[in-house]
Amino acid sequence: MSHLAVVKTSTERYRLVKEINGKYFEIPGLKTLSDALKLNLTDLKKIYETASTNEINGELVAPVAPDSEVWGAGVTYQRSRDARKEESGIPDVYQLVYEADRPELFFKATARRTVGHGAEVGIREDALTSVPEPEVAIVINRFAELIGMSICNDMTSRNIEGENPLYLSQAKIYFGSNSLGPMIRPIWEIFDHNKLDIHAKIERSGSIVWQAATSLKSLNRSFEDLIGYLFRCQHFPVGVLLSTGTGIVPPLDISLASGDVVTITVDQIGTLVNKVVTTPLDINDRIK
Ligand code: DO4
Ligand code: MG
Repeated sequence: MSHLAVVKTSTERYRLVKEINGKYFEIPGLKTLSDALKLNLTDLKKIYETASTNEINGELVAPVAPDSEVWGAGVTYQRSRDARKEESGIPDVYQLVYEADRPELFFKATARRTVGHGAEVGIREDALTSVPEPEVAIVINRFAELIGMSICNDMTSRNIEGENPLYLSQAKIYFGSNSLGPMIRPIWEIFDHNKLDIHAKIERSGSIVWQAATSLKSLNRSFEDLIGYLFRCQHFPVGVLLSTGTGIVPPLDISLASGDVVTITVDQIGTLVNKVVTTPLDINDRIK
């Protein structure tokens, strides 16, 4: 088993490597994920499978390049539709988008706004209720080909989105709102990639306060359909990562709190773990 991974080395912030058994190796000619996503699938596979013995030392970070974009798809599972209808003052929009040909697609994060496995995710200080959204992320090259899969936690300020769907960006794009990782499993190594199981849990002071599971079998859209719409009237010169929506939403009485730990596991892909902290209103003043 191997993965495409991104590590921080003493000289490079986003170095692309091939991970095998916890060791990282150079991929000849490819320095960043963007280099890889400029290639077509056949060429990438050929280079990836060229054995390199050059080991690279570094710390695992989110699998992105400095110029990567992360997008999200929404209301792609019945559970997401139902949870949003329950919490929203304007429930019809979720029913309509669930049934429409055109999916909901939204811009989620840049590399700078994305954290990886083991890092902290944020809940907005001005949100009353916040939830993790455990999702499969698909990695797409500039030619709209699916090259790999990863895990995304599309953190969401639930009551802010519930108050008005036009607040979606504020509910979903803030400091610490996107986690991705731990790595990318190449698509040619995944068996039955449309049928993977997804498990998630929230732990508080060592006890599980919520856990649930779903399967990609319950995804109401095909990856091809989502990719097709994402690439309409749109160009991704260095590829794109698309989080495919959540099929797991906690009940209304569960909200994340600072100190919680969110764990998301997807079969054959890995486990993404993040501790939750509060993103203060004045975060801008605190960052130097
Ligand atoms: O409609 C709002 C966003 C939906 C979403 O992020 C999801 O279903 O995962
Ligand atoms: Mg989501």
